[in-house]
Amino acid sequence: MKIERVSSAVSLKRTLDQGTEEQRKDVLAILNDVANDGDQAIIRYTEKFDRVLLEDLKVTKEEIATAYSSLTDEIIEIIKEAAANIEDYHSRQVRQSWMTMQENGTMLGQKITPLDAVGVYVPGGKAAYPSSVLMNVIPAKVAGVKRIVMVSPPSQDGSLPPGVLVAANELGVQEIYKVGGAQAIGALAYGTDTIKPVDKIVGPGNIYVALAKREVFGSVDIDMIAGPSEIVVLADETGRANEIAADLLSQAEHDERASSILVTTSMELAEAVSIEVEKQLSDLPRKEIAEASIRDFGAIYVTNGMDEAIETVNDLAAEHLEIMTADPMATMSKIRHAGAIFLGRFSSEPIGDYFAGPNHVLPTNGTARFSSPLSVDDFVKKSSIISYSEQAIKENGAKIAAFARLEGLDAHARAIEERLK
Ligand code: HSO
Ligand code: ZN
Repeated sequence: MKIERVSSAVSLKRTLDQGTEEQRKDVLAILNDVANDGDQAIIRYTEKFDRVLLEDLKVTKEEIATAYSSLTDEIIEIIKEAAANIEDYHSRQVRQSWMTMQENGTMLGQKITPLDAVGVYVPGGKAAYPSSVLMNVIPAKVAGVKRIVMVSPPSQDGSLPPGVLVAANELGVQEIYKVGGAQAIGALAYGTDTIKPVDKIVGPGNIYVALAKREVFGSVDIDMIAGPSEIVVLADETGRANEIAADLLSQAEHDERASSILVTTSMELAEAVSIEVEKQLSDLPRKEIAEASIRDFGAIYVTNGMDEAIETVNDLAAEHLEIMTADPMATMSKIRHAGAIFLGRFSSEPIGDYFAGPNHVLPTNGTARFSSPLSVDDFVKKSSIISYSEQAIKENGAKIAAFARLEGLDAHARAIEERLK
């Protein structure tokens, strides 16, 4: 890995893929077809893109049973334990509705209501992660969403990956449909005979899925548009090169465009990590992906002292930040921007990907400057509550009517004055 000395601000080298004009046109055409032809369009596009002609879009009980029988009891137990940890963590995020009362009888409040229906997109191929099923479905469940729908593109034999089906079934997901791409987003947004529409669509996908989500946003809500994974390790001279290199590669293997960066105060550590990365790359099964990611988007930045290192880390605003310093807790207090923060040498990033409990759907591409991990908050909405007593309107009615007249809105003023008679 290349080592650079930095003193001024650095930023991630990557920007979000906006798609080509051609891709945007294709997505619009697909969405349009789904809106007009419903299930027929879904079946047509699934035959065209996934090369399988489906009779039934919905995953059956038998298919779920087959999925269970192709996994070991051991791994099913691990999925359950991870799910329990994730549920426990997210249940602490639940917010209560509230009301305040004033002496004149005014009551004001905020009522929290879960969304009625949510669609979870699970990408196909190698990115069909059972862990992402847990991370997207559990906060919705904890929020109280009644109808959770999952969609995922089938493989050529018409099946979905067993891990994905088992994870969904463990969480009680009742509707799983074999449809992916922009056509799946269209179905979730507009509804078809088989797939009733939802209120919000979450989950990562390829460029067609991302463009389709952007397009339907407004008629439904969407989560963030996630970019490739990122990891920044912040280390002083106490960091261990073998562990840091392994953690950098853990995210590099996700995607050629993933970004893995070490920020350190120690040139000695920088050199050791650079050598370690090459060494560990050599026998990695996903070597080609990881190598390209490290080559194009990897970096080791050496700074003059910890203050500069922390500034650099804040500039990067990474999805994942690992702090490997002598006192990680003290270092953390100075971090302002990061999606998830991992403290100390035993807190390796994959712990958060799979098991600890916090969500692994995190802000990427520097958006940690202004956004947060996926949470229960993403699956509820708030209504304001206003209740005035007779005394309250008598005290304040004239002021409200005057404000309305300032805006030239007499009917507003009169509505108030009807109560003052
Ligand atoms: N690190 C990825 C999530 C993931 N890793 C799923 C493994 N499976 C984005 O945070
Ligand atoms: Zn990961």
